[in-house]
Amino acid sequence: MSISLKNARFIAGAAQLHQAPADFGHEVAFVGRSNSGKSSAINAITHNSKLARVSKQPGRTQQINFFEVTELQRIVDLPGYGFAKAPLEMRESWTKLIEAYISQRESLSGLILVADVRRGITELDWTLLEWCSQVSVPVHVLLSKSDKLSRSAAALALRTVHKVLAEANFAAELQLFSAVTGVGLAQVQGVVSYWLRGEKNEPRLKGGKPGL
Ligand SMILES: Nc1nc2c(ncn2[C@@H]2O[C@H](COP(=O)(O)OP(=O)(O)O)[C@@H](O)[C@H]2O)c(=O)[nH]1
Ligand SMILES: [Mg+2]
Repeated sequence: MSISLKNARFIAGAAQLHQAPADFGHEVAFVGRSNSGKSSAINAITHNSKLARVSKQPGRTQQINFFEVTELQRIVDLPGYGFAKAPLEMRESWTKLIEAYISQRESLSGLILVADVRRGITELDWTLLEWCSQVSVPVHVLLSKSDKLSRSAAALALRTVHKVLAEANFAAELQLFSAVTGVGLAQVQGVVSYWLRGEKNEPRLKGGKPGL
């Protein structure tokens, strides 16, 4: 079955997990620091620039946003973490919400971790990777905003993060991505569609260097 990601539409926002839509079918969630490019990535993969709100101000998305692709398939925009200026109380409630979502959500098939290619994997990203490995949820890392670096600098960043993840024994796959130029778009669309179909493991992507 081929899935049309273009059909995605907003169905619900949840400030707490119990407000989330019924937990059945398959979900793919986008996580990462605030301002890392999560909403832009969702808009790019669904070819809908108006779907998820892109913000110039970091830390604005404070709820989990659910987008339905079909009745049984959803894309999820999780609130961003690591926004230094947010009050501690708010930061803690975001962290709790994300942890609860990852550990309790039955329909969660895979996570797309979005990290700015210029920053790489930060401390809170590691925490998130650990939660995912504890509950055996697969993770695919997007090194986003690759258009902000030269091709060679982006390739170097990719190799560096690859090495760091391998040394830490994280099985996450990773790729370069740009919502602006479309670098890596087909690859991440493939991963999202695969997980939305309920496939358990990462697809083995054919040929070429990832994301280049
Ligand atoms: N140059 C560039 N800017 C991007 C890209 N993705 C997102 N941005 C910008 O980064 C900012 C944050 O993006 P957003 O998608 O709202 O991030 P979120 O907070 O993680 O959802 C916005 O100003 C976007 O226009 C990208 O691939 N390239
Ligand atoms: Mg956002």
